[in-house]
Parts: sequence; C-alpha cells; structure tokens
Amino acid sequence: MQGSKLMTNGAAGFQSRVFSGMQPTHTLHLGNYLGALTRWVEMQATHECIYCVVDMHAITIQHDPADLTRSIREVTAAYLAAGVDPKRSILFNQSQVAEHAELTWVFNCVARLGWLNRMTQFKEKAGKDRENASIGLYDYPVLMAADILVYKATHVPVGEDQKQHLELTRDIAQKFNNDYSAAIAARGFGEQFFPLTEPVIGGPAARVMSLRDGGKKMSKSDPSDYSRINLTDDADAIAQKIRRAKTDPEALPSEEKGLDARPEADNLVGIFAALKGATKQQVLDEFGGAQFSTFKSALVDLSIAKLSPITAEMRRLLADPAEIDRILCDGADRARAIASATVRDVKDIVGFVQKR
Ligand code: AQP
Repeated sequence: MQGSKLMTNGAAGFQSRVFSGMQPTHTLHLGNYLGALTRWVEMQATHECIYCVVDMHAITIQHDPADLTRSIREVTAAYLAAGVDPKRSILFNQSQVAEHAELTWVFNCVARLGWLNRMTQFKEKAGKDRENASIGLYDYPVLMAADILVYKATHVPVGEDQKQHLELTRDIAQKFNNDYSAAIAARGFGEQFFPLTEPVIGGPAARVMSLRDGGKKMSKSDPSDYSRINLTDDADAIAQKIRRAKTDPEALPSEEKGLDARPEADNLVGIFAALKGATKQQVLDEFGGAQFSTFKSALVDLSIAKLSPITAEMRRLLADPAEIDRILCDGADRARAIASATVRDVKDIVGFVQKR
C-alpha cells in the first residue's frame, strides 16, 4: 500500500469530479445521511457530481430479489428527498452501466491479494465463517475502485469507515498508471491515466455511532433497530430512540475535551452539531452543564425538524416508482457516456483488440 503515501496531489491535472454511492441494503440511517449524503448535496454547488445506488455491491451478501428492487427505489428516493438534484447531478444505479463490471476485471488483474487481505470491512462482514463468504464480498473494494475510476473521479465524499477502501482505490490507480506507463504515454494521456482520488471525510458526524453502544458504528445491519435512526422513521420512533439512547450519569461538559472517554455523549453532541450545522464546541456553549434529559429533548426536536420533511418527501416519491425508474435510466445513459469512453481507452492501453 505505498501508492497513497508517495503521491499526495495525484488528482491535480484532472477535471474535478465527485463520485459516491450507497448500497441498497436495508434502510438508510442517520449515519449514512450525516456522514455522506449531506456532503453530497453541498458538493453539487461546486462540483460535477455523479451519485450511484451501488446495487451490484448489495448482492455480495445474501439478499431477497424483491427486497433489493424495493430498496434500490427507496435509496434513490432518499437521495432525491435529501436534495440530490438529478438535473444538476448524474443519479443512477450501478448495474445499468456494465462498464463498472468490465473495469473491475481489469483491476482484479492489477490489485494484489496482499492488499485485499488487509481490508478490515471484509474481515468484519465475513466474520468467523470466512470460507463461506462470497468472492464478491472479498472483491468489493476492487469494484468500488472501478466505480470511482471509471469516471476518473477526483473526490469521493464518504464516512470515515470507507477510508481504507479509498486508499486501495489510490493504490490500484497508481499501479495501473505505473504498469502501463509506456502505453499511457504513447496514447497521449501523459503520465497518469487515472487520478489518485481524494477522500472527502470530516465534520462532527464523519462516524456516527450506535445509539446503544458508543463504541460501535451506527449500522444498517445492527440487529437492534434502537441502535439507529432510519430515514423512514416517523416522529414518534425518532423521539423514542433518542430518549432510550445510552448515556452516562454526568451532565454535559462545557469544553469539547470533556467529551473524551465519554463516547455516548460525544456521539449525541456530534449528531446535534451536524444536524444544526454547528461545531461540537458551539453545541457545548449552549448545553454545557445541562442534564441529558434536557439535551435529549432538544435533540428530539431538532432531529424531527430536520428528518421529517425528508421522510415525507421519500413517501411522496415512492408512490410513483415509474418516475424513480425513469430518473435512474436517464442517469444511467449519462453515466454510460462517460464510463464507456474510459473503458475504451483502458482496453486500448492494456492491448485488447477492439472495433474502431
Ligand atoms: N455510522 C456512520 N457514520 C458516518 N457515515 C457512515 N456511513 C455508513 N455508516 C456510517 C457512510 O454512508 C455511506 C453509505 O455506504 P454504504 O451503503 O456502502 O454503507 P454500509 O457500510 O452498507 O452502511 P452500514 O450501515 O455500515 O451497513 P452495514 O451494516 O451493512 O455495514 C458511506 O459513505 C459510508 O461511509
């Protein structure tokens, strides 16, 4: 994994472009929303953005086909309801653009087994029964690299949990650029064919933690529904989950360093800050010294005010699945136009014979 250490500004010289995606597995939650989706929406004002529902990733674990179809539409509705604008950005589902899979095969021949063996997400998801995990789950980060690089994306807004996968993406890009440097130069692409994509991670909610355990990431697959706030939860459910969220017996501190070693308090303050568009310190300026009962009431009100309009809009959009499918197909056509040019060049670079 030397690539990311050697070059720090490898996206320079490439047209600035944002790519990101979420899996249509289960229902999106507050972590997905604050860690990634809010940033996606903001970046539309400054960048060309491509946002994908990564349905091919979703079949790396066992799934029910009808649930997958429903979930693809639901995640699309969540993107739209949160503010992704399909006129300004490209919004599509991955399986409609075959070039993601084609580039994955080339990258499978570039990536090294040793790199993939270090991926912590695979270890967590495969658990103890690794022999029984799908090859797709193991190859997940290579498909993710292809998702990003087929658009030569320079920036990827994600939550902190995706940092390691983004490093792998950079390593694959760099190895491709090195391995094929002569062919790349001969075809007039200069020194680098793929950019070394920069992750965009940060803010008070880059890693939203479970409401039941401040040491665990808020996650779609957590068996306890009380561990997360789903974007489909109604006001009552949001209020109940926040009131039952684990805390400690102390009042809130007045300084941010007072949150150290208090993971549950830190998490709730971080959520409040992200929802309000403030810093954790600004939240503590207001609530320092308050008991959790007071703070939780304010958090309930803020969460409902921010999330209820999104939930209502999702419901409205989901009443017309044909319109959602139309948006995805239109986005896929626009995505394919970019992806097919990249794959054509890649085939040329690696030496495949193809129709001119
Ligand atoms: N807890 C989180 N805090 C901040 N960001 C998060 N993301 C996920 N969880 C958190 C970010 O959301 C995006 C969605 O990626 P995904 O759909 O591929 O996420 P995921 O890993 O399937 O989501 P979960 O909830 O973590 O699912 P499971 O339980 O299956 O592992 C990414 O940008 C991610 O960083």
